[in-house]
Amino acid sequence: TAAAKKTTTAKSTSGKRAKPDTASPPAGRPAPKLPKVTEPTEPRGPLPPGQDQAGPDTLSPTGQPTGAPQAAVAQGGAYLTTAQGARLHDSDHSLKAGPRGPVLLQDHHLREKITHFDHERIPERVVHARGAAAHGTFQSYGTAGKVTKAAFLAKGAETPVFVRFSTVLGSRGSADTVRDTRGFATKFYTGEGTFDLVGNNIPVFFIQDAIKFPDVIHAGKPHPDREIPQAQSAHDTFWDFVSLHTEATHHTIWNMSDRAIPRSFRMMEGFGIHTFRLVNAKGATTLVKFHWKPKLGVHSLVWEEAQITSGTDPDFHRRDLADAIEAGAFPQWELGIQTFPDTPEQTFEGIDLLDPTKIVPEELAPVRAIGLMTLNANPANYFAETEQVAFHPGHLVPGIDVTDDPLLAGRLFSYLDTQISRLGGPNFAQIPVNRPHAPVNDMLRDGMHQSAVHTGVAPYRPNSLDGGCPFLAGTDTGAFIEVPLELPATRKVRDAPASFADHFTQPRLFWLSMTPVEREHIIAAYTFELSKCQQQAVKERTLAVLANIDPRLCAEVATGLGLPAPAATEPLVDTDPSPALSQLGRTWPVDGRVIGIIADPTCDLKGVRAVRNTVLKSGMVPLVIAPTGGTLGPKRNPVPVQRTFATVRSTEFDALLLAGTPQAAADAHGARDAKAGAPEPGSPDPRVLMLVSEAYRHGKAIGGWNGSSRILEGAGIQADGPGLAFNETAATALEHLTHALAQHRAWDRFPPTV
Ligand code: HDD
Repeated sequence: TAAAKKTTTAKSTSGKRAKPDTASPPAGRPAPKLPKVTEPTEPRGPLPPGQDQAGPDTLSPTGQPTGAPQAAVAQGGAYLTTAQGARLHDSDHSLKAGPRGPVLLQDHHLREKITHFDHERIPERVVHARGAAAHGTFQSYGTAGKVTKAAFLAKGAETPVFVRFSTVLGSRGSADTVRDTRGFATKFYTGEGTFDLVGNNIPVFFIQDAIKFPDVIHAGKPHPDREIPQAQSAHDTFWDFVSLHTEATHHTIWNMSDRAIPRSFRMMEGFGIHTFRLVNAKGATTLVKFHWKPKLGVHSLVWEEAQITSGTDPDFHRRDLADAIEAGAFPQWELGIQTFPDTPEQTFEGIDLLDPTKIVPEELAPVRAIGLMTLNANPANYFAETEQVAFHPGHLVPGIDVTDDPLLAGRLFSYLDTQISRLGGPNFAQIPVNRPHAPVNDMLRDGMHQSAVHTGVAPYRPNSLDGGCPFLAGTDTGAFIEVPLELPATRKVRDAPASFADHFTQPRLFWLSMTPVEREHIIAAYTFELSKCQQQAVKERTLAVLANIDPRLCAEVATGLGLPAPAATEPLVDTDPSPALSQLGRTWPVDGRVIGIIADPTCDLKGVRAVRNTVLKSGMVPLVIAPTGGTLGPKRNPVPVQRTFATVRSTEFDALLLAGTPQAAADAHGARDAKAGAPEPGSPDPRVLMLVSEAYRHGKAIGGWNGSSRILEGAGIQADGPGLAFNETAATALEHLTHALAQHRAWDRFPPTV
């Protein structure tokens, strides 16, 4: 209606009386009085709970009051009711003919309760089913103002956002730390309509044409006969497909790199992947690729850590995101753009910008920061928000348009289509998390789950009964107008451009850009995954693909598989490496990193108290690990214990600090614990030895004071190795540890062999 009001003041250029079906109202006549439109953007939810409906005070696992403010608590009132508001006096017993008699069909409460329960689940997403999300804001720097007219990218604009991170292959209940691409989908609720940037943490895709999406997903999902393995690419059908379909080679090598096992959603890059087209106020266009750069840096797990975590804490990433936000360590990303001239060829430095299996190295086209996103609130309800949010690459705003990338074209169809079956009809835009923040004035009507009460009689154009309203907007009134691109004279074909046939230059560029330790990880990942395949032909065919990336990579994986290494069948193209692709070699903020402080009553508890406070002050999370739960030290000044030796696993921590040498307990607590074995009385607790040797193996910083280096001896570790800070005071041990943590891992602990 705001747009309509604006249009009504415009003068008619013809001076003639316009027909009611034209875009503008007749000149010189007052705007017709419109009936009030009931916007789907103005939800009429259930009444807020009354005074008597306050829920009990509860604390979350991080010790904060629970997320939802009391006013948002849906139930918890004095009286339980039916869905229609009738108060109930019993919800535990079905209505029966006598206490031992048959249940009566007339029990409407029983039927309502069970029926609603029966329909609690909706179909999970066909891909990206497992996810976690958060609310936040996007603050524009205004640096994109010259290339786009999008109002949310103007200087100083602040836009609410909702971001959902996900894995691709696993079901809703699968583990977070599996080897997989991660989704990174952002909904910008702009004043000009919703803009969705539906990207991944890997900048390229398996296929160049959307028509192959069912093929790649059928190959990656569990085998249709036994429905295993879950959330994995380590199986025959995946490798069968990607070895036959070599345009997948680039995405696959990224998936075999550390990028596919992120340490945290907060420590991932995000990519829009496709080239988009920006339009500025003068109508000039620029081609663009979008990047999200995390303030905390890009960091990964090591493979063994990821596998252990899949068992010990399958919700690791989900918990990490929610805990960080709840604790006030709000994750931040800068949105950046690489821009390219919009030439008819749509290439840059010989790279085809319409090919989603190609990147443009940052060294050739720098990423310019255009805004900052901060995630600062957890969803109040997983189902309502994270599960029901519906993204769509076709949710565009004036100033951002699509290109002819054939992968993007199919996506523009698929996302709208999938929501109709997933969210039960065409009205999913009325679900609170999907409601635009811009006023909606559409003529879409009725359908399943229609929650707007539309008034008026003329939801059609042209009409005269509603005074010709609503009117159409123009460029000056904020309309989304597609870029009127010239199309070359051409033929209708099922084909791809010749440049799409280069499948190996960029996988090789990626390989050449990795540091030795990153290459080791890639070799280990290919070897692991192919070892899980049963078909010899699949393994051999994949080795032939690897030979076209790099002979050394191929030879190492072949050795691991016990197979001969084939020769390359394509010329190896050496390009300049792109250092920006490596995750190593820089230092990063340590906000939100988790430090495990190991102690027992014999340790320096004064030191524990002091380091705990320093860790907290520096924005990290200290967790005290002790033989039993409760507290350590004197009752008047106790140290609270967060983890016990019996339940803890090293994978929860980024670094460990030892306040002494916890002894194996005389009552053999450890002996009762299967993972510890039988300890020698007086020796270091074997569970601590295991904790330390595991953390050491994973390249984590470990520090200690008060004679704690004895533990290292027990674990067979030399105390002066990289990333170790021992034999010092509590304060200096922590200082050195923090310094080591800024590089994420003690990389020198992994001697290069490749
Ligand atoms: Fe997709 C979901 C990202 C190609 C079809 N996709 C989905 C999500 C992300 C991506 C992050 C989860 C959104 C959420 O959190 O709800 N998809 C990508 C990227 C692609 C891509 C970065 C390539 C550049 N996708 C792609 C193709 C097709 C789809 C080619 C189909 C032709 N994707 C879907 C889908 C999903 C989806 C079936 C499942 C659930 C949904 O859309 O809402 O429509």
